[in-house]
Amino acid sequence: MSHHVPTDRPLVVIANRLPVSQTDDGWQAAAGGLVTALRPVIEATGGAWIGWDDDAEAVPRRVEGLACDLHAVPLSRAQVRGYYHGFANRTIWPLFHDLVVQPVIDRSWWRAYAEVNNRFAEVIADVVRAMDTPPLLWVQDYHLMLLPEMLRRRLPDSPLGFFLHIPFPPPELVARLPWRNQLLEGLLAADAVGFHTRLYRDNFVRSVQQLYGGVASLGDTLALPDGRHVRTVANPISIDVEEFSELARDDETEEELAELREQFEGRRVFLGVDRLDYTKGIRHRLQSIQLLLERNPRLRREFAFIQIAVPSRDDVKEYRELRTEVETEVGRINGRFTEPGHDVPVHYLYRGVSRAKLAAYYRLADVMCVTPLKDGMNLVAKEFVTCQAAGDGDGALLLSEFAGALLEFGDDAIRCNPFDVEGMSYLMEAALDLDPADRRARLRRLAESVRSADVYTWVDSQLGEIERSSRRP
Ligand code: ADQ
Repeated sequence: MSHHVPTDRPLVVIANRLPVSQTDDGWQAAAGGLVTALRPVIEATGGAWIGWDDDAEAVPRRVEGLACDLHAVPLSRAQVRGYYHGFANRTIWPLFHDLVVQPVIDRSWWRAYAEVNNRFAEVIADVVRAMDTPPLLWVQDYHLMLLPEMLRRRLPDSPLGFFLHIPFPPPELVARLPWRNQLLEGLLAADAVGFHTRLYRDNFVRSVQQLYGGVASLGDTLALPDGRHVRTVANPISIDVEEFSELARDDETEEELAELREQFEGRRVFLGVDRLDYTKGIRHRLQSIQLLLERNPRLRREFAFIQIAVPSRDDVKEYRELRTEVETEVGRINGRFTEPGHDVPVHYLYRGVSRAKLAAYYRLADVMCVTPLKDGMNLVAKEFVTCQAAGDGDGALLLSEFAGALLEFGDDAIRCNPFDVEGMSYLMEAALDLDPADRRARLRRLAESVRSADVYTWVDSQLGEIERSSRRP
């Protein structure tokens, strides 16, 4: 399908990682929402993608299936440790997710973060100077918050945008960071800064207003004391709806689904799909399942909860501890509620699964549990409703009030507060008792709302904002 290209400049995307992976068959384009969405624009405009890779020296300029130039930023092991495992994942991540765990403040990590952002800026400047026209520069996410300022100095002629994929916390939390001013100033050098929701955008604006006196907020534009204007926009990311709808009905998915239906015959299936991350609320979810089974002995044979947990950041202490806690909880529930001669109630898969399998699980589920303690957006919820609708399903979505996705879904999802473990267990029961016609109608509306603003809408409007705001004086 061809898509409208919202800019006539080359697009340069800058993200922590390059969208490639090394397999037995050589380098390949990685699958993922951002790559899929950006591919048409980056390919049509002859752009480039700049990011870090473990094996930076070996990354080829081009890989099959992705017609844009790749430039790897080489970093030392110590830099990666400080910038990525340290500052990004143990300081910013927990702080920006409302202190689900305590952030660690470490000056050597901060120095590595600034150094790495600077290293990115140098590589980008070299790439851009070799191009014929000044490209549109689009920086992604919390790993690179100092970069806009570093790029602005070096490349004043390029429209420059930033998008934050995680929540932006309220100013009281930002205040805990000794380097909050540098980060805010880093972001404010962009022409446009994007967030998933109004709330995150407003938190950012309030933080900026506390940093400088006399910042005027004119609609979506911030007027800074030095006369500069910065657009700050709420714009929810989404998925490629066509691609997921096709995947959901594809032969391979149907085969996987047939097997799963046989395996779980006669049982109501609850599903969780998350990176194994403490923000995702997996432990709270398991505790609710435990209460559900405690109150409803009948369910013990007629129920299955499948948790797919994708390994994530396992070189970080908090993530290793989480894994132990989750696995202990799974063992406790199965030990307590498995009945002789019957299958276990909780199926736990610690691994990534293929796209077709993922789509088959989405179609299988009666109730999808998306119950993060805090989540910027959450694409799993959008993938679930899209796959269910494509397969004419009537699955229910249990959705946390602390996921950005809730704002688009309103009352058609069953909204829950994951901190209230007992309350959530009653909502799980309610989900099982919903009238099928009601479930189907809700699912249709949920899928319609995802379809009405897919990932291409997101890219178009972000690039449009960056382009327009860069033209203002
Ligand atoms: P994540 O925290 O990674 O992203 P999410 O938006 O749910 O969270 O995206 C996860 C992606 O991984 C989904 O596309 C999903 O299909 C895929 N995935 C999950 N489990 C998988 C499995 N077992 N096998 C294969 N693939 C699997 C961050 C923010 C989010 C925000 C996104 C995008 O934390 O809030 O929505 O960025 O901005």
